[in-house]
Amino acid sequence: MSNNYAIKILVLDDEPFMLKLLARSLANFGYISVATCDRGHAALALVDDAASRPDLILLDINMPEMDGIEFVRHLGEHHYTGALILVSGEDERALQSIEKLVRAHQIGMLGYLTKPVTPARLAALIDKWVPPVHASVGVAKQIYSADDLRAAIANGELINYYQPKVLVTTGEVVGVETLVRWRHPTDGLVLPDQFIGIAEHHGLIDELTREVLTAALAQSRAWRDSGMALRVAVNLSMDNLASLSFLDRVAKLTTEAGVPPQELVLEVTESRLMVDQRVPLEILTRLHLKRFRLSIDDFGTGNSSLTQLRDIPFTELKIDQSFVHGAWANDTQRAMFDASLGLARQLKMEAVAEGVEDRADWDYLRQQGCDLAQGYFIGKSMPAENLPAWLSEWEGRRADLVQGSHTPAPEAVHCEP
Ligand code: G
Ligand code: G
Ligand code: MN
Repeated sequence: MSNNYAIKILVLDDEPFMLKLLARSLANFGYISVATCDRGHAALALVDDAASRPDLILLDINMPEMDGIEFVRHLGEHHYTGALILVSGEDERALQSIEKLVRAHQIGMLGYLTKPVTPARLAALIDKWVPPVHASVGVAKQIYSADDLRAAIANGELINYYQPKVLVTTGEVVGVETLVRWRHPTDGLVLPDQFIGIAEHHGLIDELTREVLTAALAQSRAWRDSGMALRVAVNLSMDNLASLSFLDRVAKLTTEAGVPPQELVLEVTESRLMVDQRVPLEILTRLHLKRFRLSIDDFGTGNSSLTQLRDIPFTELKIDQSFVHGAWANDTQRAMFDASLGLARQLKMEAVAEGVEDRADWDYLRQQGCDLAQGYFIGKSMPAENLPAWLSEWEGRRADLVQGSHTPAPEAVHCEP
């Protein structure tokens, strides 16, 4: 709840009737500082003046002179830091595209309203308004050099975190995904998106992967010895697959650790374009023949394509989180999710949904019959020593989450003619 009736709201719409209607609704809600404009240029003048600069803009998309999309670009150029609500008669797909555009301009997006606007929906969106966090704007990401990273690997500063993967039908924990972190002596815990690219670019990815894999295999062995059978997944970069020696290294490390190959999952994405596909294809196919499990990661994004799915013998398909969280409430996303799940079924692969963030996501997976789930709702990634505590917490929640008969997806019910 914002309850912040003093925030400055600007309504921009070329239709006088809409302006009146929205302004009246806002006044009825109790907002005391509401301005209206029927043209983009006039609105930008208000944005530029510190005294009138709005905290929130309700923006119509279809306007004759400067349309809403162009206005968004100008907002970016004028360093607007407030929030935005889109108002339009356009279809949802178009509004979703514009929403992406707004976010790309780093403008806070509260959501969109389709005309005719109801006061209740307007109120619900404005309720999401929170004051902008200026502090976070200045926090620049640290850029690390190849030497920094090389030293970090040598000094054992990379550590593995593990995120659980559970069976959707029973809640049983079947495995974990290894996610590397850099325990930096001064910067704290550094996430992989800040150093994997550097490792790939500077030829350090093989070394990095060897560290991650060795530790993950040792951990797998330790869990096994303590009676926990967990499949351990490790992320590979396509760059790891550039040389045939990688195959022997994986096989050797796995044997030395005493871990059966079926218990190691190798998650692959296409991090950058490989000119020559022959070597990766040979490595992956031979890993498959040696009974390692191959997983296609981030499926459906630019990093993972149907071509890869066709050419490589994957046993697992990870549906990218952008198709998972909130799929139940979004027609487009749901279509992508269902299609990916259908592909996995037809190709006899296990489907894993990533980015399961709440109960509604979880229930949707159960309804659709997805095999495995991973995400914050189940458990965040954690150091190995925290896993036992998480397990007992999960055991406590599990019964409630798998209650009731598992409803098959409507598509799965076939009526004979
Ligand atoms: O949770 P998180 O921020 O840890 O992961 C971000 C990304 O980094 C994920 O897409 C994951 O695939 C990637 N990643 C995590 N660990 C590794 C690793 O050991 N090797 C590679 N190549 N990528 C990793
Ligand atoms: O390898 P991959 O790209 O799949 O890595 C998973 C990434 O997603 C990691 O950065 C991990 O921290 C992150 N992640 C895991 N669970 C969730 C979730 O429920 N929601 C979101 N937004 N991110 C998640
Ligand atoms: Mn992954």
